[in-house]
Amino acid sequence: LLLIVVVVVLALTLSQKADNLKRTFIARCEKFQGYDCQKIWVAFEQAHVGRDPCNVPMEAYDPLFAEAPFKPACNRMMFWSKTKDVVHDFTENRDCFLTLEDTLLGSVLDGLTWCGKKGSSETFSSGCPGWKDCEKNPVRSFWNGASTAFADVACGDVTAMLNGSITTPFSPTSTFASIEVKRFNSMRVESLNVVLVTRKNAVTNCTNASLRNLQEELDDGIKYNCTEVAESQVLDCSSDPEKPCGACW
Ligand code: AVW
Repeated sequence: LLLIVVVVVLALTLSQKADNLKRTFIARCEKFQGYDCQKIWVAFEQAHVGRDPCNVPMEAYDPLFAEAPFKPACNRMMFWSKTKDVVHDFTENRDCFLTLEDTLLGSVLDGLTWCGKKGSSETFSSGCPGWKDCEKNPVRSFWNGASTAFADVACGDVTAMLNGSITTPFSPTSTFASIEVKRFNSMRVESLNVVLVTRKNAVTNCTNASLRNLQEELDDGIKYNCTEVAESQVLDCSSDPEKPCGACW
């Protein structure tokens, strides 16, 4: 009897987890006006439900991206690499910059894990492959697809917050390097402005070798700038959302 109770409780917690995922998805989605969140959930589900969780291609999310497209936000688009916390603390309370995670789909799925299973019509939120377990897992394919679509609509002056505390702020294996920079189109993008976030004992400055690679990767015609900014200065701006963005660096 005890065994049956344990199994039932376990089954309930597992299935509840997927319900939690849907609740979180819908609740986060409803913070945005003018979207049909149930329809967006259905488009999200069809990408992974019933599939081998290591064989979900990026293209599986095209219907989802069609349902809630990334809109161009010229001069306000903020890319980042290895600065997840500092960049989002900064963009959270101000409108001058927009990261992928501030868009509807980016904010809805940020930090979540999900997958389907062959022969099942359910969405699972545990027992899913990790980022590196297999290339075509649903989470990684979503972020690769979203990064592609977000970078495709980049326009005007684009900003990227990179990490000056590491020796390779522009890492070839990062999403920023391997996907986003490659999508910047000189017909739409005027300039790329790197904000290199540094600490007291900074190991890197704007003359860093990886940043030279970044300049070479850029389409001809896209201007390049790099500014070293102390992390404390970015944090000061995060805690004072009234301070104009132009005064932050
Ligand atoms: P990142 P990116 N295991 O700081 O340039 C689990 O390197 O790649 O910046 N999760 C991982 C792993 C991993 N091995 N590698 C990456 N991630 C996830 C979208 C994790 O959530 C935006 F538009 C980590 O915090 C940025 O411009 C996140 O990927 C750009 O792509 C970022 O890794 C940032 O991607």
